[in-house]
Amino acid sequence: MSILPTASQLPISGDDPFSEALLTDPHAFHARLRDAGEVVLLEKYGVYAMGRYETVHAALTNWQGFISSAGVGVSNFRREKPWRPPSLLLEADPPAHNAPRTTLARILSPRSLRRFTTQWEAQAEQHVEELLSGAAGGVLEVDAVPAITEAFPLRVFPDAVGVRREGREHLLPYGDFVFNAFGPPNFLVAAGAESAPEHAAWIATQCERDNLEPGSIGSAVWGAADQGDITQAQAPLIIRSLLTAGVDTTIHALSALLHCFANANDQWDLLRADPSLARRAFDEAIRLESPVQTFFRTATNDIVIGGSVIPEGEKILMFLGAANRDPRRWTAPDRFELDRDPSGHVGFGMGVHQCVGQHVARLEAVSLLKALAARVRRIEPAGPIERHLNNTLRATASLPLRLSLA
Ligand code: QZP
Repeated sequence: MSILPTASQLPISGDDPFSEALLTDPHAFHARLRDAGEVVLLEKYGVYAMGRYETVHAALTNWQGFISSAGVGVSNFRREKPWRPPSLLLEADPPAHNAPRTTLARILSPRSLRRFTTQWEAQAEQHVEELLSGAAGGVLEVDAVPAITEAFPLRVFPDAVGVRREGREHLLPYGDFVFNAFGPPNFLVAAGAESAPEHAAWIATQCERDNLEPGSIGSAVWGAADQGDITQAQAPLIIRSLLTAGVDTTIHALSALLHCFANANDQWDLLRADPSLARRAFDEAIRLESPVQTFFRTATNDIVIGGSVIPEGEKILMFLGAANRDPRRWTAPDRFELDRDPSGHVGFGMGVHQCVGQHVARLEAVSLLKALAARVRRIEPAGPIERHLNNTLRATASLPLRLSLA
């Protein structure tokens, strides 16, 4: 009798998580995945999927066993050429990962970001005031995506990075393509492929030293190169990471946040009574909606999980969105609740790669939420939310809201 688990014990799924149907509504699939076992083979792609909180958490924190340098998409960089030069942060392992990570963590630390607090709060208040000046009879109906969740971050974040105004329309489509490209080469990748090079070229130009505003976050990265913390060749790629990972993610997180509140008026009342709940609200929305739904790692050796073997060199696929709603970890996982502690969610990942920009996103969200809570008595849906399909992101195309003024 063999005591070693065999691959035949591995649950197998024929589902395609990157199909139009499952990207549109992933939750029933997530439940099937969690219930099938700790690890499930996705037949269509030959990857090993995980949806339970404990398993995803363990995989995220095992950077020795599950590496990032072979790519965090379905493509294995050991076998296929990456479509763009790999990220020094995302697609790297220690020790190569250490200097870029430490440098950017310092530049984006809560302490370093304090200088933006007053400014972003004032800009959020001004943005909300201008928006609400369009209200009639104390009510404003608006698509929150263009009017709020895109407009505000697209203003403050590129300003903070130090990017010039002209050409910023490249930012969102560039991010959209990058996040699609982590998935398989499906209809979404095909639709974006033609225009990707021009977006990528604009992004690369903005990362050059002379194109970044003095005193900005981008110019601080070049300053770190001058100090010898990182090399001159690394600086532009680290700035590229800011412009890749910091735009679409935050925008879709803000849409998720407003969507959560529009469907939970009692929670909006709680926030208005205690605006210090804004921070927790942001993390609870990240837990519930998981704007980043998935990414991959690659096994460095045969790894046994729950009686199944993940063979060396194979890709694993971690479903952050499934882990963040795992009833084994969360009570009433599908509810948006400000009286729970959402910390420990894996919406920003976990371990050595945990989102280095999360303090930036949180500051944007808290500034905006506080400005809205001060002026808006009630948020309700004014029509159905429309999803924007992306292979990695749970994204929003349209979020019609009815805002009643306080
Ligand atoms: C994307 C980069 C969830 C991650 C895949 C988000 C992300 C992080 C970093 C980069 C891109 O460094 O380009």
